[in-house]
Amino acid sequence: MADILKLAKTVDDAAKDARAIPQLSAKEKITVEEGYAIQSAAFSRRLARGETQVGIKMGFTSRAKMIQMGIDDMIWGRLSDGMLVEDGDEIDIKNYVHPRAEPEIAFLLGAPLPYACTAAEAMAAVDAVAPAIEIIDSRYKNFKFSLADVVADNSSSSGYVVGSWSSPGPDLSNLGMILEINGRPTQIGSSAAILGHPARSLAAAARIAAAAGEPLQEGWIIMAGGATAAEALRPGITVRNSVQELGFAGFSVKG
Ligand code: 0L1
Ligand code: MG
Repeated sequence: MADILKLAKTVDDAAKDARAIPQLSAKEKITVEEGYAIQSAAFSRRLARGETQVGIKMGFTSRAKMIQMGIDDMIWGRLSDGMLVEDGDEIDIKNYVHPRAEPEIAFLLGAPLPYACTAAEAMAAVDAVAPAIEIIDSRYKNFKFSLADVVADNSSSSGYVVGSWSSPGPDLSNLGMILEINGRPTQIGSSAAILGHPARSLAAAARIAAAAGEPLQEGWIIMAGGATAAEALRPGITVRNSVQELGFAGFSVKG
């Protein structure tokens, strides 16, 4: 059986020090269940350093992402306040291993969602929605990992940017989403790519989090998952996700 605390320290140190490590499963077999135990223990190390959990992210919720990474299971990870990149801020690539950006939609919960529910019930708990970007940064060399490895590594989550919140009025089923690098569209998709409707991802988040014994809480942010493949970041670029009806979120990378 895997030494959960030791492996949690390995992935947490790699994330903290922005250092690439070999995939954990190269040395010993780990199950997906153990991957989640490692993720939980690694996240506890962040909490012990003073960070607070503010939500969760859903991953592999679009076909484009599954195809890009060769994995076909949905996964989730935890978000802390320390991972927030303010909308319009600049990041330093030195703090990451090989970061990529994904255009997403974020939900802000106005009520807890402590059980498995339908997409419509999930939307009833939503206070606001926003255009968002997830900065993923697998700590594994060459982005090479098994499903259990990526789960252990907080499902590659490294940062998130959230644009202005709007009340959840617009129909979210098929909103155009454009990821721009330096003003040029590099990924074009639709919110429909997120499990057919981002609210389905939210309902899946409620079910998964409740089953994990960590139900979704009022005030939490849920990142619904990428609508397109991810784009690699490099120094000097500006990244923006424009979502029809919702506006945009963005950040730049120090040159
Ligand atoms: O969709 C996701 O956010 C999954 C990210 C994990 C895989 C990756 O590093 O691309
Ligand atoms: Mg994502």
